[in-house]
Amino acid sequence: MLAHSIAGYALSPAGLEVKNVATLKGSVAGVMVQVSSSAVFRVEEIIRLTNTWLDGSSVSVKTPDLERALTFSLTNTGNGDEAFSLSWVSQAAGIDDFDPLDLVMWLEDNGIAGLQMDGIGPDVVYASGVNDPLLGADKSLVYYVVADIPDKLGYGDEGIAGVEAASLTSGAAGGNLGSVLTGMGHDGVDAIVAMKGGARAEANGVYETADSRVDVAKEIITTVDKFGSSIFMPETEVGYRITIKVMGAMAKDLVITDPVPNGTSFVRGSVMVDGVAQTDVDDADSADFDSTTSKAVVVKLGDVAGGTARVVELKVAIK
Ligand SMILES: [Ca+2]
Ligand SMILES: [Ca+2]
Ligand SMILES: [Ca+2]
Repeated sequence: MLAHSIAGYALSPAGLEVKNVATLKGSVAGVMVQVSSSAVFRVEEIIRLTNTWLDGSSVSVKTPDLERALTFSLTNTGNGDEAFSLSWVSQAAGIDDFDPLDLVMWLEDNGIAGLQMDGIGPDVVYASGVNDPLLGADKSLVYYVVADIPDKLGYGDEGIAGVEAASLTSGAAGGNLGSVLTGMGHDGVDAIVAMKGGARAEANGVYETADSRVDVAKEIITTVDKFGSSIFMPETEVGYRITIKVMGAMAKDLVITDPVPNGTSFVRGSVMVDGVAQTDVDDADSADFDSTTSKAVVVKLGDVAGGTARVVELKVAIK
């Protein structure tokens, strides 16, 4: 019954009585006769749905960010009225880069396109078991996921919010394709699960961090003492790496100023920018020491495009 597609035209509604009458006419012994026989059945209910994330591509967010919405659509593609629950689907580790926080589902309720969380007639917060969507055959409902975005994420990090919509007819969500739920359909007809794996469907919406930002990270990469070991003591040379990452839009006129730490002295000629040695004087290359700023290494990186990293390395010696 369900093997071939019945999409593309309206389904017969669940519970519809279909009466087929065959009539025989003729004459018997010169007398006209007419005999009819009818067969009657009622259309059973099929239960199925679609659950779709509508934004089309990841929704750009900042880090942190507050109350950002994703938009979904739930459609009853069966042929009877059906109530559905909505529930969160947690993501397996490693599927995305961060977890959206403080997730709340909202149902489109005020007839104004998009989510309105306040004002005179806002949309409504979904509460499982309280305002589960009840949809007629072929009817859809827009719903929203609203979440906060964590602090200190990287650029281009993705966080998934997954929602499962499931039929609330007993046995439908846990059934399988072709399962017959006796008497559970509209007006007491049978209900047939018309989805592989049960009358449930998951939809995943994606947030992606996309604000412009510059990150600087400084780390010690080498420690060489005068005995060939790596003990922090007088005369030990300590090599630092400063990594500058630009995310989003181009960063203009970037300048790194790195004062030589107390108790150390700058190792002359040790500045490298992206692996290229720099002179200590203020000249045509990017770096200088104790010239632009007293007792500091200054590196003028200039304009740095989004999505790129620059690396500055320098050494000091412990006094
Ligand atoms: Ca139903
Ligand atoms: Ca609305
Ligand atoms: Ca220089």
